[in-house]
Amino acid sequence: MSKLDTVLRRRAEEARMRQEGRLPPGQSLTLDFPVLHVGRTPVFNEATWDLRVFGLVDQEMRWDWQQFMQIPTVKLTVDIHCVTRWSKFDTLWEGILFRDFVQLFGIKPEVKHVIAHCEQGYTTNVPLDVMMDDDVLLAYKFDGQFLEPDHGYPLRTLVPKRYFWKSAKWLRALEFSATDKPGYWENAGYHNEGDPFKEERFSRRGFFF
Ligand SMILES: Nc1nc2c(c(=O)[nH]1)N[C@H]1C(S)=C(S)[C@@H](COP(=O)(O)O)O[C@H]1N2
Ligand SMILES: [Mo]
Repeated sequence: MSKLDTVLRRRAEEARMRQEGRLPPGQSLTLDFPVLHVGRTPVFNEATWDLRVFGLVDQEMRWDWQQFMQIPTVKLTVDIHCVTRWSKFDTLWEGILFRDFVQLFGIKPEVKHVIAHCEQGYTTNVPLDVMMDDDVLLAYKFDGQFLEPDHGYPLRTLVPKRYFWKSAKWLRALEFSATDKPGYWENAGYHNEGDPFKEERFSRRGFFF
């Protein structure tokens, strides 16, 4: 495709998404898959990798990579929205449905928040009711391939109904909590909820970087 064709295709797609009500306010459509994170891309080591669940769970558990790969997966096509104003549509993911995953260990009735803990200490918080939606995954494939290292290999959360900073790359643990624990970007002035359709970008009106 020529450069002009790409520009025109992007515009046409964006107009279609706006018309279908799928383009949140202040967003524009991208055909690329931008990479955004703090710090360096970690290197996956299968021998030391594990995923843990802790906090208000019936049973604390951990899986190594081989064990984790045995858990049944689903495939989902969703739209994703980054607070830096790009949206990407009809992205195909495969992973474990979060609401099925919690059945493996059970959570206490007091749980209100889920905190994702990642390599190098990045964390992000999402309300339990959002996590229990039917589009939230512990995702390890994008477009039929294992995630690229920059996009979170081997494992990330996928929370399509929130800005993409809440989709935690290089996930290592999930904490189940009765109290909220704002994470990296939430503590840096971004909105605690981050609903793209409500344009919940920053925690204070007029706050900017
Ligand atoms: N562990 C970790 N996860 C992270 C981040 C990060 O810095 N560290 N950045 C977040 C932000 S701000 C965005 S926009 C998305 C970007 O995901 P992508 O690089 O796959 O597009 O990852 C999110 N998940
Ligand atoms: Mo972001």
